[in-house]
Amino acid sequence: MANVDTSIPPETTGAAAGLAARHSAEHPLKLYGGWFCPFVQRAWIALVEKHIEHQYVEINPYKKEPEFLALNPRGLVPTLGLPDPPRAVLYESSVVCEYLDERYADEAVHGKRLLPGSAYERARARLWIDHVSTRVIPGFYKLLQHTEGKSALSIEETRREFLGHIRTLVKEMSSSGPFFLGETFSLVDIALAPWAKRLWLIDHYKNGGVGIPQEGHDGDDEVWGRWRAWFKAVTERPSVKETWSDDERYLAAYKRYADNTTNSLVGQATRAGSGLP
Ligand SMILES: N[C@@H](CCC(=O)N[C@@H](CS)C(=O)NCC(=O)O)C(=O)O
Repeated sequence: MANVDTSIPPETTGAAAGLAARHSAEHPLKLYGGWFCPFVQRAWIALVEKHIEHQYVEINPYKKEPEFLALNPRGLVPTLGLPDPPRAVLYESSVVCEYLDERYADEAVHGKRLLPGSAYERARARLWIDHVSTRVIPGFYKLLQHTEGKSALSIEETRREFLGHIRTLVKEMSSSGPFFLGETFSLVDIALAPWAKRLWLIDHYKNGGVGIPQEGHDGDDEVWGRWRAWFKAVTERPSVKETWSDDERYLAAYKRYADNTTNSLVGQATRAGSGLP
């Protein structure tokens, strides 16, 4: 299959273009990212939340340029180039987010920590980040790439499975809200925010959409009310808005997922029914 994904436009637009421009000067801490990528958005949100000086470097990870593979042999964004030790590199969005939170820990400079202080609460946050990464996110791609006659389950079954994983997460949210842990925005919120921001693409492209009940059309319940409060707080968070390009760009970039023609590693894994990269 031709690699359709290498044609993605090479620049940020909208709010993200302003953010990228403010972080275009040479800096030893470098985020190699793609504007369209939700895993990148996780790391980018963490950088913004913590006011961390850095350089944003836009690349197209589908091109697998040798210089990029030399930094990250997995060939995935986000990839983080570090100031110390020299030439050190990290990748994997959840690893990168935790690193940023620990390395830039001074709350007077970098604001509140993104993981809780107690060992149990921290482990519990990681548990629900794992739920997002291993259940909610694969469910998102299964629904977005759902193809009648090719997917193992019907679209209704795929939607039910996806909503089930969201409901399970919502039931774990602090009742005081609005965020997962309550008043404090954390890595659990960051883990899911980029896909929450992209749910409208499923509404746009897929028959029946995401299927989350609108307010007043519930029948069901506290769960979706709590979800709406979380969703509103997270999508209105300045760090989430600032890392967002123009809507039309996502519409174009995600059409290849909706058509199930993407050749991205995430798209291939979803088609194959295997774990995401
Ligand atoms: N597990 C990785 C996934 C990152 C990922 O899949 N990034 C995509 C862009 S959204 C990528 O670089 N894809 C390159 C490819 O599919 O060849 C993480 O959490 O950082």
